[in-house]
Amino acid sequence: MRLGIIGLPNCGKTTLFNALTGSSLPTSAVSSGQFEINTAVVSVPDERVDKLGVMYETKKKTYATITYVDIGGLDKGIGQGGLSGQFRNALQQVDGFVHVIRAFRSDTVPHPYVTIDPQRDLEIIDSEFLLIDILAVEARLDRLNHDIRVKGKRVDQNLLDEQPILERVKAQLDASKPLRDLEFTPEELKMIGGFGFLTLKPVLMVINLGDEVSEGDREVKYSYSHARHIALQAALEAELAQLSAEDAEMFMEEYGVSELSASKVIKLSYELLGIHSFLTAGDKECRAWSIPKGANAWEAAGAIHTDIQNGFIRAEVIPYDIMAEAGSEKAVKALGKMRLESKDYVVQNGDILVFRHSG
Ligand SMILES: Nc1nc2c(ncn2[C@@H]2O[C@H](COP(=O)(O)OP(=O)(O)OP(=O)(O)O)[C@@H](O)[C@H]2O)c(=O)[nH]1
Ligand SMILES: [Mg+2]
Repeated sequence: MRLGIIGLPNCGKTTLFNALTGSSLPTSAVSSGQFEINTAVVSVPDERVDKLGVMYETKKKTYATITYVDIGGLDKGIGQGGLSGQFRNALQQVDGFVHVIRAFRSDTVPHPYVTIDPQRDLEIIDSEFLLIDILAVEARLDRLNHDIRVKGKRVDQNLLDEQPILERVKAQLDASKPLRDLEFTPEELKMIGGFGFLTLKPVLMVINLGDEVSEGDREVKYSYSHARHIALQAALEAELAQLSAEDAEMFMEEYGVSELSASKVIKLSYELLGIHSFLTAGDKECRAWSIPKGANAWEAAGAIHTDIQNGFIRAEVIPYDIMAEAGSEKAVKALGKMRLESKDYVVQNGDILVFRHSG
């Protein structure tokens, strides 16, 4: 899964990218304003994998991953024609956005619109995305209506099915509302999925607070249709990401923080994507596997290997909480709390699975 880090020039996108991925890309007070992308894969912190690792004395721990793409170059007016094919692809190919909004003041880092105004900045990018989607749906509808007219009675049923959905899409966008607020059936989503509408993608809003922060600053006061948000100090987080594990721990102890904001952002990003994890545990490897919420045991088997999926017999299931409470697989089994499930069992977040298969 890929998440695009977006925001106005100089809001701290690359700084946040460094904080999340441990990279040390250069950041600058002078924004080029040009399209530019940086990509890195990060592990999603998961205490369950860590605890299972201890329980099984495992050799290897593998976490779920997210790919972050730092996308530079967004600004007012980009929807009106400044969007290159490459830029459009970068935006369309992500599964969601981390939208960075500048709240920090600085004499050395100019703001493209001079004043610090998070609500305004948020709306600038939101309106550009709305406009990009409106232009896309209008182009598609024009073509569709033309085809329907030209082909008359020989018109493809698919086109006729698509028309009312696109009309609904257009009405929503014309009302300045994002598509993620509309309800779509899975079939409808499949139909419009190919258009890469930007306002359909989920968004996590990250408020970059800057250096001098009072507790009140952390409470987000900006209105936004999409409620997921977190406030943090990107520059500080980027510095912390460069520390060794011991030094970071010392810092956290000294300041009484139990978790770095960067790690919270990674977890929130993961939740944003409509996926969750099942776990596998053993002395060779303890691992978290990503599957869409609602996926069944057969699909989970396929996430590991098609041979396991094809030869699927049963899944042994131990929910993580039961394992943690009992302390070992043996203890869970002795309590009779391991279940056997068939292909259509809907896998729950944190299920520890063993697949019995003939593959
Ligand atoms: N004081 C302060 N400066 C910050 C903070 N976050 C970022 N900056 C500075 O702001 C400038 C821009 O940060 P970047 O991370 O490069 O911003 P960006 O959004 O990637 O900018 P472009 O890619 O040019 O659009 C750099 O000089 C950063 O050091 C912060 O929390 N406090
Ligand atoms: Mg940048």
